[in-house]
Amino acid sequence: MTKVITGDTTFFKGIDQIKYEGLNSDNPLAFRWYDADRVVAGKTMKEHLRFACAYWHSFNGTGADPFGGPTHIFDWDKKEDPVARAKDKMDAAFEFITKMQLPYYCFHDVDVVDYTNDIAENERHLQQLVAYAKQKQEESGVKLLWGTANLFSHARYMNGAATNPNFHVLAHAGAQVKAALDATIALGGENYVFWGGREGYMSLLNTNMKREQEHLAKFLHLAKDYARQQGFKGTFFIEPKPCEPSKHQYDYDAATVKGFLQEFDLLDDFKLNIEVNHATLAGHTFQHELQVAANHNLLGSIDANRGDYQNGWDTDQFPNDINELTEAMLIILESGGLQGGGINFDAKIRRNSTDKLDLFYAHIGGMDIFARALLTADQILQKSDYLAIRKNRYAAFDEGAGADFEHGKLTLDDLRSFALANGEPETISGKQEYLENVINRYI
Ligand code: XLS
Ligand code: NI
Ligand code: NI
Repeated sequence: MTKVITGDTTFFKGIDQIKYEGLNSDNPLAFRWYDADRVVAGKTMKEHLRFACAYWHSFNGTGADPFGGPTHIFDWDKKEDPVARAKDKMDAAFEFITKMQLPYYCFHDVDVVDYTNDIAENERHLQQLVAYAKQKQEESGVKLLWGTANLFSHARYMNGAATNPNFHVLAHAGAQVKAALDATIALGGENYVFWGGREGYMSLLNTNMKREQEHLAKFLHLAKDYARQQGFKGTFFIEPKPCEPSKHQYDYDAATVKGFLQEFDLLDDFKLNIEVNHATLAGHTFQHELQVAANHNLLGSIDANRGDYQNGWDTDQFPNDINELTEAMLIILESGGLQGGGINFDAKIRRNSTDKLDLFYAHIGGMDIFARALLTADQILQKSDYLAIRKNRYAAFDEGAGADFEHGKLTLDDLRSFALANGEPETISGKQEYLENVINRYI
């Protein structure tokens, strides 16, 4: 059981650690499915799911939107001195994370402590907070799933960071990534993420796409080489997203990133961090992106959230669709699990969710729905004919001419001869509705 830790101030007063109480519980502050130590398919739920809290949404996200200012007023955001304020925020973060039994967290440099235009001061401040975090990690057993640098919020990055047409801006991005890598390594971070928010373009009229992509690749090589020299053993993740804030982001989707990593010789060190809402923005399902990543041995980690059917941006809501997540867990289990990563709740409570408890309800819901999806997917794999049905669809390639084709033994002429000799193919059902019912039966 995670040890709950607080700082001098208790920020979530009166809220105890969230525990597993099972399906008969009507306590809204308990898990009904997530039972950390329960073994499923040979591993505990905690080991399968490796949940992480996203610092930025939970402790910096104020509920502000393009139409209005903050609605979430935090008790940990009161002190004048930036480092003292950042320590309060970290106290609140670790109190929440340990009360939620979340084994991991993730952050951007600027989430932890406010950055100014003074590079050396930023580095000093970040190091102070890293020392503070290290102590808290040791006390609680909570670990860093991944660190990253925010290379999209500051005005200097308006034309991109590693893809900026101005080298001077790229150098600033380098300074920031160096410090974020140092912080990640000092905290024993297991991975490091690159999400290319403004690594793309707004208009091709002023953009040399080829040159920008080459710069991005060079930049990633420099970052990777530096981290390896410092002894970093973890995985680098690219987090695909098609657009927003740029009109077109170069890391569009899993297939695009795979091509990029291959072209620039980065496949040995990089994998993918697949985000649900980014998949749907790219016109794909979450499952599609997971499967593409898994097919190329690139399924590293997940940013868990969900979008909205009625609008077209990254709404980052907490996940709650059991069908979607069961199908996702099938792909994850079938491919042998996430490689190095975990499930990071890159999700935010709504602008009008202003109670302290709302952050707890959101994470309880997210953790429970993934745990339920894991159990359901495991049952489907063990007990149903789902795998057999899919395998049988390809039976014609298992022997005879089909197998010869797969082994590269046939010519186009051979295909014609086979067609001529065998007449019209049989009509064979894809059984989609049957399989959809299988999923629902086990849910
Ligand atoms: C934004 C991204 C971002 C990354 C980390 O859409 O999801 O939050 O996960 O930079
Ligand atoms: Ni994300
Ligand atoms: Ni996102």
